Amino acid sequence: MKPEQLAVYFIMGSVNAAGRNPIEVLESALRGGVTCFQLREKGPGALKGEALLEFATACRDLCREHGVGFIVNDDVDLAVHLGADGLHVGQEDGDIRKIRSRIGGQMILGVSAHDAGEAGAALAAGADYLGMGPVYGTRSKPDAREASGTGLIRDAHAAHPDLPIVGIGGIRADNAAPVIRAGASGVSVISAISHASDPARAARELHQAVEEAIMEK
Ligand code: 3NM
Repeated sequence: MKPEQLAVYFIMGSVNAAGRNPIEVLESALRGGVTCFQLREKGPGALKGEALLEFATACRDLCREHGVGFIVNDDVDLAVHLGADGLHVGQEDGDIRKIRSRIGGQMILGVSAHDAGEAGAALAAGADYLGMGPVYGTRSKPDAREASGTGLIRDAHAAHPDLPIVGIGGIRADNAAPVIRAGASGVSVISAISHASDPARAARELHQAVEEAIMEK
């Protein structure tokens, strides 16, 4: 995968849209220039069955219209069924090698990692990029670990310079630059875009912050 695809990586499920229509939030985010989208349908009130399939299909189609990668969190069957561009899994979601062999070599595989050891293991098992966090405090993941700052990204990037990394957790336009300076190719966010009064503007501001930090490197 191209690291530029990770620059502004928006993550959302139907429950993250702050009471609004999540499809409208996604459409606005795509207009604002997000470079990747992950459907993460989790937590109380998460859609299931037919309703999930319908929502996920609408998200996929919108991403396709905008030429933006569509990644499914955790649900291998859904990712394969929808012909998603990628799948993202956590350390607790199963054996990464087995997951890679189930989805084949073409689909992008992202893995959440929390230290250089997990980063190396994910790379060896066939990960295309890593999500590392939480960098800052987050309210979007109740079971998130303690905020770790940018040190873990710096260490993993030093150990595996060719493996693209995206930082996650509490990232906004005004604190994105240190994440990029530590070696990440991009930032992934839920609330900075999904809770913004104007998701398109929030996406544009994130994009600008990331671009500026990349230029300074
Ligand atoms: N994973 P926000 S933190 C989905 O640390 C997720 O692995 C994390 O949401 C991790 O941008 C997180 O609103 C939530 O802080 C990110």
